[in-house]
Amino acid sequence: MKCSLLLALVAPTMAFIPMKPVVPMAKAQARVKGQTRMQADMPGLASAPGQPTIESWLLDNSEKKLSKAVLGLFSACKEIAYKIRTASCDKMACFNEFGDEQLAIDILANNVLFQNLKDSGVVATASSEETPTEDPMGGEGYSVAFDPLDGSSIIDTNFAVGTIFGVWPGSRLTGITGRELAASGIAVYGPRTTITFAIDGVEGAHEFLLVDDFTARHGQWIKTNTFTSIGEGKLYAPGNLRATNDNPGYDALHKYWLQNKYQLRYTGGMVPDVNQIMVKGKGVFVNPESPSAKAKLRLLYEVAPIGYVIEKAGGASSYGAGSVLDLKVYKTEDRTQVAYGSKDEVKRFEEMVGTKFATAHPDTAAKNAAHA
Ligand code: FDP
Repeated sequence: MKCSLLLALVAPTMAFIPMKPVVPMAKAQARVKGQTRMQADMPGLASAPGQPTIESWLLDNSEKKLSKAVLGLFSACKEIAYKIRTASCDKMACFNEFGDEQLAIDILANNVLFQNLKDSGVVATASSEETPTEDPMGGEGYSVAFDPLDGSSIIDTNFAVGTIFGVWPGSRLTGITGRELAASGIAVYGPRTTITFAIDGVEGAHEFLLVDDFTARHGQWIKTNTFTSIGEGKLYAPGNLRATNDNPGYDALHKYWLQNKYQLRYTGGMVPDVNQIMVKGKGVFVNPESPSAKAKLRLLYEVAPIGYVIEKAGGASSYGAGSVLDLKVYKTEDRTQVAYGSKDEVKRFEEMVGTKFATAHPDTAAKNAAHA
């Protein structure tokens, strides 16, 4: 039997071998007592019975077609998690075996997502940061934009990386805004694999954990947290810090954080860097632009879907003068500066950084031109 075939046969059972013992019950309960801002649905107890899986949760919270699209995305993220864990890396990149080929892990993630969306039968159009065209998927109902592997520059270091996805009704991914999202989510591939997910009509952002133990629930996504509010607290993740050289507002904001003894928590992976704001229930992530350090983050694939999750979790987002959910996607590759976090921190970003140097997105560029 060929080695790759043998691997394909045993892969599903190898995928979630536990790395460490489950948190003892007493400790888990002790941790939960202090939590007031979020409901800990199942702290540390990945295999406890009675907690909803993503399938049963969607039955109560979503219509059928949207559920199918979402389940396709969760299924893809499960496969991507396995591919990341079994990849081999050199200084530049990580690879995994795929058929007879070694493929870069971000290309693999891209392929897995497209395949799952095609198979769902409910996705009309999909577009990915890797292939930024609007591609027909053969289904009808929804369209999906995704960044298959955000943080690809840190995957070789074994830092946490993520997948970002946004699901819009209809068949277009341009001429839309984040406000119209039907659902969005961020998968974190860290020591644990989680997806923090939000859906239209349901309050809060909901964390699902990929169960990795020897119970019957091995390989299932089960709900572990609900995030409904983000309070104030001194934690910051300063992206694109090089922009402080020629964006005086960002320079002043950075000094403000230092002088006020904020806690620095920045990995260079936007997904875990933003996810921590919901888990910790405080903090701010920014990625501003300046004349010499241009905006890098894409509105369609990254900024709008994450903005939707953060705002559902009770936080705020901004492009410098309002929510990122109100920025129109003119082209799939539109970029923008961004801040996510608690309401006061995002307000401080708007007051100190604003849109003076925001030229990447057509709307902020036009405003700047009008004021020049
Ligand atoms: P990456 O290029 O590694 O995929 O989305 C792009 C992103 O990662 C974010 O995850 C991260 O916050 C940002 O780039 C970091 O950019 P720099 O390394 O250029 O500061």
